[in-house]
Amino acid sequence: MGFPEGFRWGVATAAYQVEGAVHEDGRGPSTWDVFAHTPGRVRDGHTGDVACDHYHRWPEDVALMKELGVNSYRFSLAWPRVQPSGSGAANPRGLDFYDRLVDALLAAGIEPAVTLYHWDLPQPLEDAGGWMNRDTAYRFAEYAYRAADRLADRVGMWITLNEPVVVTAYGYAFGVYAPGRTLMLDALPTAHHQLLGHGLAVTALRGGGARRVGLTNHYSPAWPADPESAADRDAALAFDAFMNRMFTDPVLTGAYPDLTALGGPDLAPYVHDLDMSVIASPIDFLGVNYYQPTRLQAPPAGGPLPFDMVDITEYPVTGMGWPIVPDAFLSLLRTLRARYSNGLPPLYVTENGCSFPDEVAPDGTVDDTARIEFLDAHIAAMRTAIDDGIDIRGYYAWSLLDNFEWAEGYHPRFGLVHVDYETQKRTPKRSYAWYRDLITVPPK
Ligand code: GBH
Repeated sequence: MGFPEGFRWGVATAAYQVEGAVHEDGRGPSTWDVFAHTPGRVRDGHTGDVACDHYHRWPEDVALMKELGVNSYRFSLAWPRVQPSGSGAANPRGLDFYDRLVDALLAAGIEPAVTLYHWDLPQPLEDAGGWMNRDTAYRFAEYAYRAADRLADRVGMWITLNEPVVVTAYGYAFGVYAPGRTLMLDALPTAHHQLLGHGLAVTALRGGGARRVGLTNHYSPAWPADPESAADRDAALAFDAFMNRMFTDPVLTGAYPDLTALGGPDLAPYVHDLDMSVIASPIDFLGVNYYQPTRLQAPPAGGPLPFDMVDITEYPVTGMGWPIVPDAFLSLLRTLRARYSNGLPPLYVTENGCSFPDEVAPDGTVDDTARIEFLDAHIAAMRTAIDDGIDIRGYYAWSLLDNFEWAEGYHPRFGLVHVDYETQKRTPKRSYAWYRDLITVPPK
């Protein structure tokens, strides 16, 4: 097929979703420990206490990746392992774990791609206001420096934040993810403080020796329910500003998109002198996570938001009920290119994938044909974007392993490898062999 020279083919995970070992080696509590242990928050009371036990089984997981043939692995550091209270000196035993993992990956020919923050905020920082508190941005930069100081000599790629829009929306506005706050649009300062933390961390990472630095956003193309309806089009535009622009425009252009239609509080009092230039610090790449488009209609009068989400019903869906629309992925990539033109840095697709209720058959196989079709169609869409001249340099399937799917617990299975949570047995699915064959360059 001929992907660009040096293209990264990878798989991705996140600390709280796979590691377990939440009390080991000095790790402190995160917002997700507290949230998952609060009755009623996570389906069936599941927690990340054990997860995939990756903290102990990482040698087996690295071996699985080596066999898979990926040349990069995207994983996140648990901030509360590195700084148990969220500030101050680093916990050396926490960093030792990542040090061993990084060395093992390099020995297997796999480039480590590290995300600093995939939603597990140290609980003491949340107790002080979390991302509503501007100080958390400075704490984040300090953590970034400590991580880079230890690991940057061997980590090829650094991602500051994973999907900050999800933290603002699901964590602080709607309360369905940690820390479970229901501030609705009053959660908007968490957007500015995360962006400030990102910008400060870019400088801190480079100061610590990091070579390639960027951030990862979640994107979902916004479809008006009735394209003929001006009210539905306005709803889609308001959603687009929130979901697709609020964490990208400031980084790439130094300015927020027009958020007036969103109807939240004025951000101006939170934006101090120089903040926007810090946030717009040059980055080396933009990470793109794509799962599905979103359909919007005008909200009922007096509703709290300027948009209402409606189900997309005319496409097949994944186990999460998310519509499978590879064309929306292509149009997203084209929109990013059109919107930011020369200001758009190289892109990496840092997550794309799907869940299905995969089961191990009596003969020991896991037939996940639907996942193969999903990945094949989305990789083909990405391929078209590359042929269009969009600079895409890597693709990471979500996920290596079935894992803790946040508020849905262990029910959804996103992995290329099945995990039996009773025994921790790993069973590569059919998609694992398919991905291996796709990304393995045949000898000439
Ligand atoms: C990513 O989030 C995360 O980075 C990753 O940790 C996670 O495991 C993976 O995706 C799979 O979910 O139910 O219609 O309201 C993707 C962002 C946020 C997208 C929540 C779906 C719920 C849509 N997701 N959102 S809906």
